[in-house]
Amino acid sequence: MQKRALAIHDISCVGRCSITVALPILSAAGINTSVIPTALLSTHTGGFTNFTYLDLADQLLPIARHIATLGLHFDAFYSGYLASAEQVNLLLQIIDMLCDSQTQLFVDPAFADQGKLYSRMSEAMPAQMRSLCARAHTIMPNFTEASFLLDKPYISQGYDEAYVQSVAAELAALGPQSVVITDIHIRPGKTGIAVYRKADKRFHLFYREEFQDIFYGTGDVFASFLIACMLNDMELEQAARTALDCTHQSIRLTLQGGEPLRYGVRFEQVLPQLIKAIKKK
Ligand code: PXL
Repeated sequence: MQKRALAIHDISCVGRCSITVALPILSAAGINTSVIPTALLSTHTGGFTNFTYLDLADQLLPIARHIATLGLHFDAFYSGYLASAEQVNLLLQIIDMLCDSQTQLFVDPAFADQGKLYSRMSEAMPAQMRSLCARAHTIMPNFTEASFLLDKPYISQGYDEAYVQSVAAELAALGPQSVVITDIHIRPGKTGIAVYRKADKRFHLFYREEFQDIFYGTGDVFASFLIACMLNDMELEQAARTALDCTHQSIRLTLQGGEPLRYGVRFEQVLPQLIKAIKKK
């Protein structure tokens, strides 16, 4: 049976993030994907000015109520960028309306990076997002979001693997069964991801060569690759490694192409690699 996912993110018309990456990546992986948009922007909020911004909070419950009448089963719920902290409560209601005991709940907190909240993001978001993460089965924060979620100071370097493991375990204690943290900087010249499973406390770090710059939308690309793999029955660690490889390759191709980084990364040309990894699994 074909799996069905519900992706709840903003639509940024230009700039390859959120729905414009989640939808093609999940679709390429064979997942029937429905969406509920949280906001409509002309571009994402990093690296652009004068973008339009429409908060779609008043549409979320009416859309969900109608979808609920259709009696669909969703195998996955995948939330990302929310327009306001208040939207967290709406998403918790949407989970009650549209998800069942068989729905895997994935939450990408998507509110901060590089030690800072995204522009326009309210200071109330981290505490609110904690309650959505508590409800999730799998969360995929970057290291900045992980720190905000735990109300810890963000440390950009000088920490070790034991510290990352304690952060992952504390995040899992909030509720989720699995935690994948991106943007870890322990080894010089490397970027890492941490994968933690609460059931058996299994913890792994995977490293790749680091590219020096800010790559917009890569958190969304990584999370979408990860979910695409997991919905194709890949184990958590293998899915995380595949998502890391695919994200890394998307960045490499973008740098080779020399296009401005604010337009996001060339994930499109990596979709065949994703499909191959899923088939080989
Ligand atoms: O990729 C995260 C993201 C999603 N959506 C919007 C954003 C950002 C990051 O800046 O601004 C609107």
